[in-house]
Amino acid sequence: MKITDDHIGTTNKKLSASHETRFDVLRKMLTDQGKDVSAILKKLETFQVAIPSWALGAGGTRFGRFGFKGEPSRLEEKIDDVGILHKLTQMAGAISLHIPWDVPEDYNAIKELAQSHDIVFDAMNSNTFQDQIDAKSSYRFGSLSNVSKVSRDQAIAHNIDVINMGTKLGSKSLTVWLADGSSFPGQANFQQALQNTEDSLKTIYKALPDDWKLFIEYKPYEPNFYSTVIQDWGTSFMLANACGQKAYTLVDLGHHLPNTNIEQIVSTLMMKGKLGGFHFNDSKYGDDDLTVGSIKPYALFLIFNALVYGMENNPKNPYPAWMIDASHNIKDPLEDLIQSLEAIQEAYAKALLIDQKMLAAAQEEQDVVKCQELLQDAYRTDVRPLLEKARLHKGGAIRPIEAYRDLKIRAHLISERGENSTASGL
Ligand SMILES: [Mn+2]
Repeated sequence: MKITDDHIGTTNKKLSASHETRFDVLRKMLTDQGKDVSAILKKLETFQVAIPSWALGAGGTRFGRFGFKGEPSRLEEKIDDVGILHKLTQMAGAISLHIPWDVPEDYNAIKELAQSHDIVFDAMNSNTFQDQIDAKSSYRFGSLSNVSKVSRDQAIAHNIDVINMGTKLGSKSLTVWLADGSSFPGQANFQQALQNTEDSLKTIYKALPDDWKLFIEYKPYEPNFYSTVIQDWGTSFMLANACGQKAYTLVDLGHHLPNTNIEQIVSTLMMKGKLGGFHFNDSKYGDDDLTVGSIKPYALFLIFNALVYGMENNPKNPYPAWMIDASHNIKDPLEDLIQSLEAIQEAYAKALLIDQKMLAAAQEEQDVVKCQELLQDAYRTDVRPLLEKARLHKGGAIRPIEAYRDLKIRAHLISERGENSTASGL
């Protein structure tokens, strides 16, 4: 199903008057506070977040998976789904592919399809956390860190294949997430595992085109429960430095132990010019992969405050690659992704409201109360009319979830794809 401008126009019509009223009130209030509303709108309009191909179907847990009707079963259908999200929200103009789940059969056809939806190819993701059917060597005991050179070489070759596929699609980055680690003390030699990983990453890095970036993701535990080879941002940062200028750390919000101060990690990495990528999700306990902003919206806002500061003050840090990395077990994946996109944009908009000059002055004066007031004033502002206006300017839906339901998009997808389609790779 392809959503047209007419579809959007019809669903926007009934919401338009109320939107204008609320936007005018907010614009006046922000303008009175000395804020440049059109500059904020411009930033919101250009902000794009990539959708990973694996988030478009139902995920699962190790206890089971409940499929979702009308799931995209082919790469073409996944791109169509991102097209729907982008048309409604105007902020999902990129898809992130996972290899081998999304190997294109016809590269040109895939590129044309993406172009027709105004979608580009974000980071390519390699997969060395499961064995493929025809694999010569197993990753049971790790991939880039494995004590077996045969397994390491196979994992290196796979990553280089992924780079080559991405080059054909116009992608500019490779994300490496390793499941490598150990589940029992004594199982692995920490130093040897880290050295093997560094050497393997350096070999992959050598195959990286000049205009590409390598993103190194970290995670403290799972699937291994005693140690993970790249367990924290410091290890990722160290490996990125060992590889070179084109290698960066990738922060995934779910890949931290509870209560970790992620905004401080973001600040440190940006100060050092090494925050390359960002994966959004939310969690209560661990890597729960829940809808962005559903559990800790204030933490997300504080993270965005650090990101906004870094984007303005750390020119050495590249513009980060934004992506949602979530899993949907009970909600319609497309509705869940719309909620995540809105939560991200909302946190960004609120962070843009913080008066950085006044905050710096209050910090200088050691006025702790004023500092908190400045942050919370921004956080307590209902910025949703700004988000609506940014979407409207670009031809999107005033309220994407409502539009999605009005247009009965899931019912259309089910009639096109059937009730039992399964997203490939899941
Ligand atoms: Mn991730």
